[in-house]
Amino acid sequence: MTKILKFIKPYRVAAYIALILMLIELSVELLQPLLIGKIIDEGILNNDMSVVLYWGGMMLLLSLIAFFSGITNSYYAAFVGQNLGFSIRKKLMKKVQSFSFANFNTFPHASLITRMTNDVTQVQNIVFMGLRIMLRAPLLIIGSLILAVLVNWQLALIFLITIPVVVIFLVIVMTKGGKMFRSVQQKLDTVNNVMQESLIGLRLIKAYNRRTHEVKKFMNVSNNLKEQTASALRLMEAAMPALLFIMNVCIIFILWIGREQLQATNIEVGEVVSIINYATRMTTAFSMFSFIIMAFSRARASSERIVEVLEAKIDLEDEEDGKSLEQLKGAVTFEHVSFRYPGMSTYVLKDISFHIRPGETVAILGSTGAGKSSILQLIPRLYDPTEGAVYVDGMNLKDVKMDDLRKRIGFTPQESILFSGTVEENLAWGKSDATLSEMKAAAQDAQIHETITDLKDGYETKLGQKGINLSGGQKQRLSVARALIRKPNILILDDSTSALDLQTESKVLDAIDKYKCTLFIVTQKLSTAKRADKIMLIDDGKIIEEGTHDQLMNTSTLYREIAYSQSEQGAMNSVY
Ligand code: DCP
Ligand code: MG
Repeated sequence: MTKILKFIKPYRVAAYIALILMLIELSVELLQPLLIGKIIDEGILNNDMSVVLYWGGMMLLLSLIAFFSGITNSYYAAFVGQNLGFSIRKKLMKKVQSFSFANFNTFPHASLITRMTNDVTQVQNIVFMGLRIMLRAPLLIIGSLILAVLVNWQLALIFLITIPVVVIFLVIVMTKGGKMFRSVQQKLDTVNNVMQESLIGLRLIKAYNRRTHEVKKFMNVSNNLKEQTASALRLMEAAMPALLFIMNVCIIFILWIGREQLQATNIEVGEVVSIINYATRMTTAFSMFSFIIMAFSRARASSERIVEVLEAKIDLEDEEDGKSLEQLKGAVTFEHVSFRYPGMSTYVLKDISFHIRPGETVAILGSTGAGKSSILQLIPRLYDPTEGAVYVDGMNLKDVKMDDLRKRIGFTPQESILFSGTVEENLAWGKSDATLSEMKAAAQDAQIHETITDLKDGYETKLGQKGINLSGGQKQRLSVARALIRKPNILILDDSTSALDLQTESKVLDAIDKYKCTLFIVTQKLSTAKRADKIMLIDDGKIIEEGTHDQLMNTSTLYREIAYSQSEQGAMNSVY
């Protein structure tokens, strides 16, 4: 919690103003029972109307001051709370952007979303409440106690017994509540997760008729959330009557002892009334407490979750003295690279070594799960190899600035990922200052220009979330265009032409030839592999064969088999 509170620093002036206003409001509240006592003892009991009017007027004036302090306090408290939330979110977003994939294993997306929204809101609320009422409650209790002692210490003794009892009780409730609310936030994570998955898989769910199953799953987790929240709230609600009971017993004692003392006439009626007034104010303060504790327990759980993200260790960071890459020729070397995904025990790449000269085209073939995508992800350093090293132009990737490296690489992941926004905006992802003509050139090379101009608003057409209104092949070509637009020195196409027909694909590849970049292309098609300077056959994380098409046709039975099966298919296709 303290770590989160340091985010208040820039807004501390507003926070102090809010606190001062709160203190003014509080003082008025504390003075009022004194004034009531005065009115009774000096005014009513003495039958002196002018005293009643004078002190009555004073009370009215003080109440007005308190009222306006309260309103202004709310304004400043809200200002600090909202700004704090904003700064925390900004910091979280920055941190998450720098996360490596290993970090995402620890923090699933849904959990990050809950942390950035709901958890921040909880903290925001507690800061608002803190400046508005949180301090007021304990101060009101302490102040009431002191003033009560001043008014009549014998009667005030009763408080000295009750208050510790209440405080111990509250501490117990608070510890328990904290645990319960932490679990509420976790349940909320799960609900978000299920919701997110079922929205992403909407089409699949419909196609497989899994609707009832998904709804049931959702009901299940939201029911858990409901029950966890309910039991946490029940605890808090139960605290309230218990508090009221203790405080009411306390008031009964004051009345009882007060009556005895009144009969012995060593006390005035006004004093008893003031003390009772302080007792009721304390009761309100205590019941405010149970509310505050609830919010505080929640906020504490939330702030821990936020700090977890902010303090997560990022395992893939630039070395301090990373070399900047002014230019890249495009040579890529793997030296005895073995790799396993973070947190996994099995190696998916085993002792891979190869050297690719600038401008060469490499085709990577292999069955599914062989490790093709895993090899490619190491080149823009999305992961570090577990053993061995990857070099570009003879420099170890670990020694070059990550941003510089990635700027020179065009990467199209296996699954084309587009963002909601216009076609233009999506292309500009590759190069933020791209001109329209640059975009058009890249789109033409990726054979998508005509499709785009046929769209309703051409390059300004809005794509739905994840490019939902495009076909698979269109998405692929758009992501290829996005990679081409930065005129990369190394281009990586991870099966990014799989949905294209042979003719279109060969046009795309012809266009890419002009870019004179080193090209890594994962493909299943021999027609594509044929064009490559080097073909690598991957199986089970190892390179099992490499060479040109002609060499492999001579030396590799496996390659010949693939060639044979594809020519058979070709023959079949030409029949139909
Ligand atoms: N793997 C993993 N964690 C990931 C991605 C993959 O554990 N985040 C595993 C699954 C496979 C192995 O790594 O057993 C190799 O996966 P690749 O994605 O590299 O396999 P391919 O790209 O060759 O397969 P495909 O042709 O299906 O794309
Ligand atoms: Mg793959």
